[in-house]
Amino acid sequence: MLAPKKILYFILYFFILLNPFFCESQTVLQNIASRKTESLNGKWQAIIDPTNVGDWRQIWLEKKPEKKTDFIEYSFDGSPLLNVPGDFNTQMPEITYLEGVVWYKKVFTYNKTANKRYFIHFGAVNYVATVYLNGKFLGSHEGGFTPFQFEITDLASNGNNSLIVKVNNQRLKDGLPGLGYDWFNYGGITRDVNLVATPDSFIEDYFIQLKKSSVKEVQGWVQLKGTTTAQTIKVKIPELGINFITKTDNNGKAAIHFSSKFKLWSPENPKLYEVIIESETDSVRDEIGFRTIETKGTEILLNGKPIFLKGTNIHEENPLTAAKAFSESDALILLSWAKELGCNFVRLAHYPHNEYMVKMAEKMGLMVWDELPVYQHIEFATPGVTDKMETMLKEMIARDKNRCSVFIWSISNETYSTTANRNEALIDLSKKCRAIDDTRLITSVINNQGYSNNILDVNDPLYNYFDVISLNEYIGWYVPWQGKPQDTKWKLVANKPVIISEFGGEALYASHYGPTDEAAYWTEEYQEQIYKDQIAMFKTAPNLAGVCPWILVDYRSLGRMHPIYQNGWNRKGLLSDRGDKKKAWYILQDYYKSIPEKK
Ligand code: GCB
Repeated sequence: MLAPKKILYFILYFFILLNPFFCESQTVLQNIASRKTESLNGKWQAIIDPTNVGDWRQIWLEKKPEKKTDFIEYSFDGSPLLNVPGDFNTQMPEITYLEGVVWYKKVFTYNKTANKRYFIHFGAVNYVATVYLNGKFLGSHEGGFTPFQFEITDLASNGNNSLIVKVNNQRLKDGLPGLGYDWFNYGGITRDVNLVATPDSFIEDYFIQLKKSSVKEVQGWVQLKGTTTAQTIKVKIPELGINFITKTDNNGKAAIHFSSKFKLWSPENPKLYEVIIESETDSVRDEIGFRTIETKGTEILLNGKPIFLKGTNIHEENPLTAAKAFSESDALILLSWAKELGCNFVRLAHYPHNEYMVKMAEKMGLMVWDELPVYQHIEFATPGVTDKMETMLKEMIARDKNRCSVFIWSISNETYSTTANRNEALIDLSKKCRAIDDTRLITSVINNQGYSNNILDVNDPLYNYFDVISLNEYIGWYVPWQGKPQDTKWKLVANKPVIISEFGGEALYASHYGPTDEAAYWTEEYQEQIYKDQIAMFKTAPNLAGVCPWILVDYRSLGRMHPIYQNGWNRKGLLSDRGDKKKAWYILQDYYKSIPEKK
């Protein structure tokens, strides 16, 4: 029999291990790029644990034999090395398809300086990360695409420290995304890891953007954290001669409000300003652009003027390495293709991509669609799921809210209207989203429209709660045409701007064989025809404010199993996995060229 105390420890132990929110990371450490950091990227030792016995063996204790008769059945010494950042699946052939546990270890040196605080910051770990420092549980985080950090100021020792991260990319029924999704489940410490130093009292977060509908008024806030939070705050924009001074309130928060004559950010002129945020004890530097985004009737207005959004969907994958994208050079490859296609926006599907993507898109003049991984099979009624949605929403907005390129928060993709609690959960999330940030548009992507007799019936009541009607439709691929594309009729549930957020079909690059009017031969001609028909159909769409093909480039998806044409790749790319242009590329590029930048 276990003693009651032991039972209590047992319960506590499992509660900590199984409840990723038990030791929630501090939600924000804004703009670490502008701070003193030491990169923990590089080679990490790794123990592959496909049967998940590492918890039972307590790997984080790094036990060593003490007596002659002792042996320990794991060790980081002699273990393989994995690159961080990077997915683990593509680094060792034997774990290509692993959806399970890998333990990572890194030794780092710590030299604590008085009056400083230190954090271990992870850009992202897919999917659950459980972190230990010197044999002690530090914290855990669920969600594969947003940053988190843990403070180690008083927990690390001067000299060498051992950091161990258990990474588990097993799909969860109540995860975000859930069990089913059409992309490769890359596990691992997939983004940068940094040891970040801040002053004792520091600028934890800030929000500096134009007030909704105003092209000259900045409205935002600065949040301090630490022992001395009653401080003077300055926000400076040297190029505009701005030196706004204010004081924090009792909670360390200061309201920011000033006006100027900004050169507004736009795809044609992606102007960013150096912005310096200072407290008495801290200072950070950012590059911030200013623009407004709103809808008026059936149009989307950027800086008060109607804009037609020419987009492309992108997954966070570098097809040339057939691995998770994580670096600036990966971002450059993907976004240069989007520019060449003639895009003015990119939909970063279906989860928040790494920060390099968002920042580079901003510099290149690409508007960004940021999305939560609330994808298809989400169990909205399962306890805990809506809390996870809210946490991820906050993490996404926390990271990207100062990026003016981000014009829309997409809080879900193709969820099923028949799932219990789906409407309530998404409506509630949209309200929370707007309460945190009312300066951007909000959408939820839907694909449950009816289509018969050549009538597209867009009738999901959810649209009433969002700024834009975003719909995915695969007419010509999953759904055969029901008449001439140019004769399509529409019924719209709400008189709002419409973005066709996905359309397309598959083609294997250089496949021209077999009847080119039959889908089953994956020919470029078949895909090309879909694009021609879709463009003809776009002209019938009332309120059309933008289009966005699925997808820029072929990407890995193991459910795509045709051995000749797919081989584990979704072939809807306009580019092949080697970056070759398919015929449909030119059709869309010409269409984009034919649309003037301004409506
Ligand atoms: C969709 C999904 C996207 C898929 C795509 C497809 O509707 O939103 O994630 O991958 O269809 O290829 O079928």
